[in-house]
Amino acid sequence: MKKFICLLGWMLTGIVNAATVDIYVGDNDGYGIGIADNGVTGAFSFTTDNRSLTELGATNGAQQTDFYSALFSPLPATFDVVFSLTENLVWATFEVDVADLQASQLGQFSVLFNGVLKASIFNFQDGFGNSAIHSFSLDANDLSNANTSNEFVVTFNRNGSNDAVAFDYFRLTGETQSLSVQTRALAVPEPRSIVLLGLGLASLAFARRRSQA
Ligand SMILES: [Ca+2]
Ligand SMILES: [Ca+2]
Ligand SMILES: [Ca+2]
Repeated sequence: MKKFICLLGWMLTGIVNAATVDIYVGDNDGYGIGIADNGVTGAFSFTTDNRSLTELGATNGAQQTDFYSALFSPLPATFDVVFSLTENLVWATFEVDVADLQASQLGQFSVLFNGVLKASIFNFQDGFGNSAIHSFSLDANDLSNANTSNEFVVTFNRNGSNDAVAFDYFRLTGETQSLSVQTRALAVPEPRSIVLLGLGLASLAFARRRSQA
């Protein structure tokens, strides 16, 4: 009997798919000249432009990497770093490799995550000639905004700061989860069970008729 009921139903199975995310905007090539991470860059000048042709032509923020000084003319004083997402992030970390950051001395850039100002998160005084990697965890609101728009966008704005800097790369690491729903029919009863069921129903009907007679 149980098998017969199952024939009428379908089973919905939810499968959670997890995947790691590691997206670069720009490349980790030591400002185009092989400077070690968290190392000494030496004195960049305003004529320093180590961008590859790909970086030069990019529109996702990579065009501002390996250039000194990003956020000063001829580069625009504000720009977006865009990470496209195909699945929902469950956690993520934004990382940036920057040189010559002197925020307390020369003023802070403003930094926005998907249009929301993250006040004073770039307040580092790494010093002229030094490069440093800084990481920022996305909070629940940041994750929600990124997942809603299918992209994580970081906006940098010079914000009146006189700080000349170079960016080596921008990076987003984290984990995504997606739910896939599978539909499948449950076990079809064997012909023998159908015959037995038929016999059972027939004898039940016969017994009922006899008791009524
Ligand atoms: Ca490069
Ligand atoms: Ca500087
Ligand atoms: Ca680079």
